[in-house]
Amino acid sequence: KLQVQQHFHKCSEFAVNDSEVTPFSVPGYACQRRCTLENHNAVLTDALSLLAENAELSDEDGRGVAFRRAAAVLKALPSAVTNMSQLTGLPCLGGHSLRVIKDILENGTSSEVESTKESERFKALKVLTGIFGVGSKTADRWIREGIHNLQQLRDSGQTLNRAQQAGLEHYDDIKQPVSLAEAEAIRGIVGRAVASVSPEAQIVLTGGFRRGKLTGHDVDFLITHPEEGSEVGLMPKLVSWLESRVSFYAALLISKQPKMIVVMFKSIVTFSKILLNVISGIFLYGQKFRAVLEMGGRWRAVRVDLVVSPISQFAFALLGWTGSKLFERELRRWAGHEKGMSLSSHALYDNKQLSCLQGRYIRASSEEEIFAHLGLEFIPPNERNA
Ligand code: DCT
Ligand code: MG
Repeated sequence: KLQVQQHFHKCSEFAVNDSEVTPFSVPGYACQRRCTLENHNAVLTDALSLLAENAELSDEDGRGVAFRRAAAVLKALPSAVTNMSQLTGLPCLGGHSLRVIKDILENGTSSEVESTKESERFKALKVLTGIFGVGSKTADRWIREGIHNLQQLRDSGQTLNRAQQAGLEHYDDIKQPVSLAEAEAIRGIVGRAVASVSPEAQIVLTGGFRRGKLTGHDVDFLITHPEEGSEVGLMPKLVSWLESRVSFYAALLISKQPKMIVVMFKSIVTFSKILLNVISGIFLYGQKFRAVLEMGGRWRAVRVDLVVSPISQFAFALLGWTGSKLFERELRRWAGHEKGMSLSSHALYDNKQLSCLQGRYIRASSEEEIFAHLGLEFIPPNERNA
């Protein structure tokens, strides 16, 4: 209650014209809101997202989440904000976010956003973390050593791991968004690879593309097998199948244009997380062979995430890998704070069964069941774009 009062107080400080404006209203958690890709407040949400990104790159995750939550509230509004008083009573809008919004509504831009965008540190962090395999801690260390761009990194003689070397080599390709057509083409290839190592296995495109996005920074796949246990060992087999196609024709695709695109995996760079069940790699998509180029083929590097899940965990993995990142974070926050449960991309666990000093795992075979267990209205993937 105190928080709500403070919030009303904060909003009224900024109110430009209190009369005749109906405030918007949205629920407090992003996982309670339907948010399509249609965004009536892109200027405001881009500004807040940039501040979130800057905070995240500076290892200030708390501030980052606060800006992400504020942006998500604005994304969910049915029309453009024109007046600060429309924001009265909305959740997740802290003083800092409100100042940024007010600045933009009054002046067209936010001085803080503009100066962040122009700051040498932010620019360097963006360039360096844009390299596959480089996180904010590594980038920060390099910046302190005077490395601000790719050329300085190349000249520095820093030791790079295998992923980072590939990231640097394919930097320009990786920076280019992946189109839905490319994602579907890669699905065809990975699907073929999956079918040849395990004919019954199934593959689903997850991440942003499942939410209806037309581009992404990578392509996310979730793979499972209808028989529990048969997914064990699938990832190493899949990776060696793909790797064995070095300089080898893998798939032939006819695109909508009268142009033929030949696709191959020239190489794959992998590093493993969670017992080889999650792999992030760079796939070289298309190829350089002269014959292909003569046919109008082309190639590029694309980031691909492969996830293998046992069928018993599939619904949790599907929900967890569909995103958006904030939607997932809010689902977990809802589960913990409102329901006394722990949600992950493997399971849902009820912490409240304390009588036997032990909680219990809750089974689910579909996303709908998980929402129901969490006491939430089902939100389809295309409305999870928080
Ligand atoms: N994910 C998550 N928490 C993270 C990272 C990822 O919950 N810290 C989940 C949600 C989205 C999914 O994994 C895939 O991650 P990304 O590819 O980073 O997200 P995306 O929505 O697919 O974004 P893009 O379209 O740019 O690839
Ligand atoms: Mg993705």
